[in-house]
Amino acid sequence: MRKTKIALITGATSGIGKATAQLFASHGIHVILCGRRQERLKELESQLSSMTQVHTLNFDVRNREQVLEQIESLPSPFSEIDILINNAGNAHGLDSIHEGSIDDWDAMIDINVKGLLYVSKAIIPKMIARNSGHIINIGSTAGKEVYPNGNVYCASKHAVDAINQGMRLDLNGKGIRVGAVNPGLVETEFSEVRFKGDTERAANVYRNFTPLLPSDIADIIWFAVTRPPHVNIADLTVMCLDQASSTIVNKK
Ligand code: NDP
Ligand code: 8X3
Repeated sequence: MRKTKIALITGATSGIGKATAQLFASHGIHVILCGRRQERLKELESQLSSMTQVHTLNFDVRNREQVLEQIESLPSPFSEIDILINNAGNAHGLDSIHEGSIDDWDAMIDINVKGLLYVSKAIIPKMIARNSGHIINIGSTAGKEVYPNGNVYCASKHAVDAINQGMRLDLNGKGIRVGAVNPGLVETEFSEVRFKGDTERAANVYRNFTPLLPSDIADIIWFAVTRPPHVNIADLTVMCLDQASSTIVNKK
């Protein structure tokens, strides 16, 4: 029986996904790194190749055909995915419901919700056939609580919460663990994307308190995937000490 596990991580070019890939690789997990920025994928591949086997897949999770083709085309050493980290996603904009951009709404629903579904659809049938697998969906505190101007991003993460629950119900009895990790504020490129490259506004989000780091979330994901096979961490919310809710942050 194959001993080394294979993990596919979406959004591995930055933030939480990158930190998870680095941690998994350091433990010898074979990793499939996914993202749109090819140069970052290659850079991370060369960084991790001394520790483990690495394969990269360059696709946009919004493109249903690309997602299915690329995952279907995985070479045999990588084709039996044991762990799926559904992480790719972002917020686009922070505007009231009447001022929000429809393009931003489309991006968040297409990436955070439909993209996660496309990737899952490409992988779950093979997990079912092997009666084995582990799926971690990266939700958010925004999937538990709606905050002002968070409207559609919060809706997309509430959808991830519902999909996580739905997956667990439908895959019960099929040997597949399903769980969500729901972080609060984590300092990544998230706010740069949300504020469309306004680095000053993005940096301000994480100023005057100590936010979570991507490695904090990677540690928690690693804890979840290394529990004994009968243990499934179904739903986990994590915030930094200074955060009490989406809107209450103890800034000095
Ligand atoms: P980053 O912006 O640092 O990373 C986002 C990752 O998602 C990148 O690797 C990016 O890769 C990938 N991605 C974005 N859009 C697409 C797309 N269309 N197709 C393929 N990949 C895509 O942010 P985080 O690490 O913070 O975000 C990771 C996840 O964590 C997201 O789901 C986010 O909602 C969630 N989260 C983040 C929190 C935070 O405070 N940072 C808190 C709670 C949850 P590329 O651009 O190369 O395609
Ligand atoms: C990211 C955390 O509070 O910016 O999901 O929405 S928050």
